[in-house]
Amino acid sequence: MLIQRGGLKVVAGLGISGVSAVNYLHQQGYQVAVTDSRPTPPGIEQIPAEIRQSFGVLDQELLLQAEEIILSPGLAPQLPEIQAAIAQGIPVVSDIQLLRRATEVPIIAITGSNAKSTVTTLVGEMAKNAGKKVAVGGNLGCPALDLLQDDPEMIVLELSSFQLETTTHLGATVAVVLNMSEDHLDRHGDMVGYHAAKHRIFQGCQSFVFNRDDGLTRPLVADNIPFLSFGLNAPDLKQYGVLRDSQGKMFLAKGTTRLLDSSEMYMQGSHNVANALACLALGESVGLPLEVMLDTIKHFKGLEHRCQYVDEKQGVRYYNDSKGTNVGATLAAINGLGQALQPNQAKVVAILGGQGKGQDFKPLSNALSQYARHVVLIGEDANKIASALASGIEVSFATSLKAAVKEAQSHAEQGDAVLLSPACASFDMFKSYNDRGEQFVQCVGQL
Ligand code: UMA
Ligand code: ADP
Repeated sequence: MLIQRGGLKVVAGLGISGVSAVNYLHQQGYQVAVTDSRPTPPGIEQIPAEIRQSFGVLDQELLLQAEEIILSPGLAPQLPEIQAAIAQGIPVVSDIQLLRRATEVPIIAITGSNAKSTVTTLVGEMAKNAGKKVAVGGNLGCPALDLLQDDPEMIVLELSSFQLETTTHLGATVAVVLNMSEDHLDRHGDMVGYHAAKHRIFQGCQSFVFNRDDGLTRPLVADNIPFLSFGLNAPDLKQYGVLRDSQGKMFLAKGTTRLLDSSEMYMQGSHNVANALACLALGESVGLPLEVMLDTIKHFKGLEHRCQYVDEKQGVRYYNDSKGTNVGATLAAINGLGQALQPNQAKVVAILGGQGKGQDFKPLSNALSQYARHVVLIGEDANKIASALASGIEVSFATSLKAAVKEAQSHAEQGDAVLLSPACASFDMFKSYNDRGEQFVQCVGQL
């Protein structure tokens, strides 16, 4: 038993990150208590029984006794119980803040509206293949504090706007906001609030990467901080971008040097070329060798539920993009598939809908007008999406995913693609986006 030190640390919200924060602080010898508004929050059995626990309501009295509150990313700092603690001068931090305090190890910090998991995983693979003892996690997979368990020499961290909201001066070796499009506006109020939360990732960074195709990714930091950029256009010297040959072939490039023919990648679509370029820039920033990075890109098959090919039925291909949980991701999927089908006069039949998180769905209208034969709408915000789409787009409604897949099949023509890319969260009808994707695969199997 370690000697107890410091004042009381109160973890607010159990779940995956809460469990890891409670256990970490307990092992470090701090006095720890935990509160959660859920009567039986997930993970109770994974924390020591002697930890003070208060469940069923966020325990205001306990929160006010804290020396510091470690807030779950699932809880908004605007909650009255948290605001009351802030008003008393009690610091409210994320588990990411605890991680930064705990280690001097270089952190590659990655956020963005889309592509976080793809880029985090691919950079992690690059580092591993370069022989680094690397830990990969955060918003994806392993919770942040658990990454310390194997004593890594480098950490690749996927960060959400929820985690960044309560993280100050992260001091990443390199940080990136990959892209910015509307998401989580129900939590952050508007795009300005969402942007401000995301850009906290750059606080104290030693270098950064930005996306030339998206001005909102460029940080306001001192001029002397080194940076690299990526984009789908011809790059300046030493920057990453795309060069095309006379036949229109795309090459990943650095300055004027061609690095890789994009057709050698398993991951499809120009958005994945951008993702690979972002990885090269991040890897270079921490000294990974170019040859290893290129080889890793060539062999990387992408992640499940991201524009994943499922099956072909009667000449129609089915794609699972259940992780398309916002308008930006769904646009990338519709444009990517639509452009690939266009030369054969084929189209996309899209299944959209779920919880819209306060997004504006109008930006989908142009892409759907151009590339979709039909749109099937499901879920809580189906009507909201319908009213945002141009009148020329053919729309129908379904009350279950199974019915939606059948409806999509009935509209698809030979050569078309049926795409599940909801542009919405899944929680109104499913346990998670994984659950939604798996159910989609099953429904396709039953056709
Ligand atoms: N909740 C309560 N009362 C509480 C605490 C939580 O009702 O007292 C509810 C909230 O509605 C909340 C939900 O529980 O949305 C989940 O919160 P949680 O505290 O149980 O979450 P964890 O299990 O700790 O998971 C969190 C991240 N979840 C969120 O940010 C909502 C996980 O990201 C992350 O993998 C995990 O920590 C480890 O770091 C998931 C996610 O959906 C994948 N992230 C969002 C996204 O990617 O868009 C941001
Ligand atoms: P995140 O972790 O940010 O949600 P993922 O890598 O899991 O990112 O991908 C989420 C969704 O975004 C998927 O539907 C995927 O196809 C799409 N996506 C991937 N890269 C991009 C990109 N560069 N721009 C827009 N959408 C993208």
